[in-house]
Amino acid sequence: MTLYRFVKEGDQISEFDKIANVQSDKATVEITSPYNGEIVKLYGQSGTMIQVGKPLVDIMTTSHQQSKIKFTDKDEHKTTKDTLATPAVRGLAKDMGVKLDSFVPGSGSDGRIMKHDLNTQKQTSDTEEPFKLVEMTAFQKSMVKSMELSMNIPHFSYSEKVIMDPAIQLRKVLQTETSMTKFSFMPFWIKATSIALKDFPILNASIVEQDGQGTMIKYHNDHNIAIAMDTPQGLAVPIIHKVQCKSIFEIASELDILMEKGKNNTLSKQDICNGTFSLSNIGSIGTGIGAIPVVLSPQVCIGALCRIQQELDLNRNESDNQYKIVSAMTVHWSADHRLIDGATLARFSGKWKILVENPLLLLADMK
Ligand code: CO6
Repeated sequence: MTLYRFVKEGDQISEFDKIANVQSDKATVEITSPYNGEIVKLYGQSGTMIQVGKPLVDIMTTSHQQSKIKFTDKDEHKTTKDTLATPAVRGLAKDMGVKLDSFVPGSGSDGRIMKHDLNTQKQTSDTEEPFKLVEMTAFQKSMVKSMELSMNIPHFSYSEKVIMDPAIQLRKVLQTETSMTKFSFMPFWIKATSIALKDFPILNASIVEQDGQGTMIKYHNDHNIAIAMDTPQGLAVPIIHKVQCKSIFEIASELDILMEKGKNNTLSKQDICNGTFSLSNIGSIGTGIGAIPVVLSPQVCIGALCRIQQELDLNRNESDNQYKIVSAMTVHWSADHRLIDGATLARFSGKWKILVENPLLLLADMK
């Protein structure tokens, strides 16, 4: 049996403190102190053999008596009745953080636990629960369905940088000078989308299969603009219907209502049906420089709005010939290339940019 001692001369120890381990090829026995006191003498070297009846240490107890702590018959008995394994396998089990008892009987002779028993068992416990199955929420299920439909759409993207300073200024005025204390940028972008769509109705269309007439284009009269919304339940895409008939203020208050419903999980079927065009403001959450959105079938176009960030404008000021800092935002459009071509999307994006950069045009369109 091999002795592994944990104390040295001069150590103060308490009753039940660990003094040593004695390891046989069948078990390891822990020897603890029956006294409080100080270790005054060590016997034998750690890592060497020890025999039954031999002392391990001398201890000077707190009542000033010197006593020997020995490796006794009783200790030896414990080392033989437990699991069968070599010290090497015991050490390995300790390193792996597994209990030897759980491997009994081992695959060796007399049920001795072998190294490969540990490996097999470890692999089993590693693979026992490598995942958990959780049912999808209704939101997640609908995302699976809609994204599977999106997979059938050949996408292409077009990106544009938009200067937001005039909209930032106007928003400040609207927030302080009107009753609308919360007036985010979304209404500007939604309104600009609707005005631009008037010139590009094909972006507010769908591809449909018509009985007996084959594949056709369905132009939607209403601009039902779907807004990607981050809700506690997950991504929702509620819709502001008939945006072409609404002022920027009406859009703002409708957006507020939808956000509140999204937060409280009270969006109705009507709120989420019949979208004809989508916008996703990822910039309200992430600081990323770009996000290519996925078209929501049967729509043919979507815009992702990134974070408004300050940057250096390389066009010098005409008045003082100085560079200036501007607040810029990138918008990424994705479209269904079966119906939409790059030139159409680029022209639409250019129109949208003009509207957003000149937000009075958005206010001027009061219907
Ligand atoms: N840049 C900088 N700051 C912003 C921006 C951007 N783009 N957007 C909003 N904000 C500011 C906004 O001004 C508010 O600031 P304060 O004036 O200081 O209050 C603040 O962020 C919070 O805005 P809020 O979210 O309350 O309102 P907003 O009308 O702008 O947005 C919303 C409404 C429903 C779009 C938004 O709450 C939301 O849910 N956004 C996440 C949408 C989402 O998850 N999109 C990802 C879909 S997956 O599209 C996708 C392409 C892939 C990635």
